[in-house]
Amino acid sequence: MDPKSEKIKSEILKKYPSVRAFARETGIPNGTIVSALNNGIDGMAWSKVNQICSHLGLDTVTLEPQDVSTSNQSVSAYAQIPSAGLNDDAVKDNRAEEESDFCELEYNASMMCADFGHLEEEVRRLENAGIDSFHIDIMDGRYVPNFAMSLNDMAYIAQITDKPLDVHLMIEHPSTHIDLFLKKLRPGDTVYIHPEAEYHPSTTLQKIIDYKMVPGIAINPGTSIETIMEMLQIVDKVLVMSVNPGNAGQMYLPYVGKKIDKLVRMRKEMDFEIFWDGACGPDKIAEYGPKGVKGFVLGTTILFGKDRPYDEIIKNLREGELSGK
Ligand code: S6P
Ligand code: MG
Repeated sequence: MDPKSEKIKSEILKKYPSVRAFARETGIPNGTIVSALNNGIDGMAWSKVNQICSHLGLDTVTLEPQDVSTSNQSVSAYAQIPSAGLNDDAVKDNRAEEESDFCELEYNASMMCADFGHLEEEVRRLENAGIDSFHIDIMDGRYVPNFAMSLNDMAYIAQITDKPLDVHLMIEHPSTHIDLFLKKLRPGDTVYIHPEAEYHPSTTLQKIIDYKMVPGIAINPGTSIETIMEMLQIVDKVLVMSVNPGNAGQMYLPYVGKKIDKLVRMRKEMDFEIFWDGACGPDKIAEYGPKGVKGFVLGTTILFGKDRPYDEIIKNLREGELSGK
């Protein structure tokens, strides 16, 4: 990727919790930004590149005066100016590398499965193993027939780690209590609500956005895509439950697979990322990672209560050794 594109990418990733957050704040279409991150600015309309640069406080790029004919002129003209210093092959090779980095899978540790007698050590071991985020299951005994983690457990983990948290609220009417949670989180943490637990889920999602968190919805095995179409336009992440919510260690419900396949086909156009929650084993990662599921919540099926250390398990997953448990 050329240096200008590289700079744009690093500034966005440094300053904003998600691409969607940058899009929301600037009013630049999300697709334009995603394209700049994945493919670089070469070929993008001139005006769009300068719009992105000016929001990031970067120098805007200028064409040689004789090259400027319309505001839609693409930046490839810039790439051809000798001082840009990159030939086409170099741009192509670097871009291929960037794209594969960008598609790396995320692994989220389901902390309700951790050893609460040694919570801090568990967090450190998982950090050292290279986990991407800590998945926090909050339950109220009403929306689901169980109690898992609480506000204070979440706040404690938020205090002792710099890694992102993804907070899965399995509570009735989350709007009633959501400020308590949002106040103890950090910008860039993810908060998932179950839309059917809320009278006005889009209002609650807006609140998550206003706190500069990443908005997500969690959908149960029995929730149809048709019921969440509008919310797909608001959220950055969809957490697809492949077990009924409430407990770890359940069996995978095979009918969820078709729904994930449908969501995978919709994700680019509607611009959201898909995360898998429930009974996630190596076989599911091997099948659904390449299809386009971005991340996986790891619980008792693959990560916790095993006779292998976390770092070995995560390393095997990253290296694509997905056959053993
Ligand atoms: C379930 C919860 C999940 C589980 C996780 C456990 O209500 O939302 O996050 O903790 O799925 O994983 P496993 O592998 O034990 O099913
Ligand atoms: Mg969960």
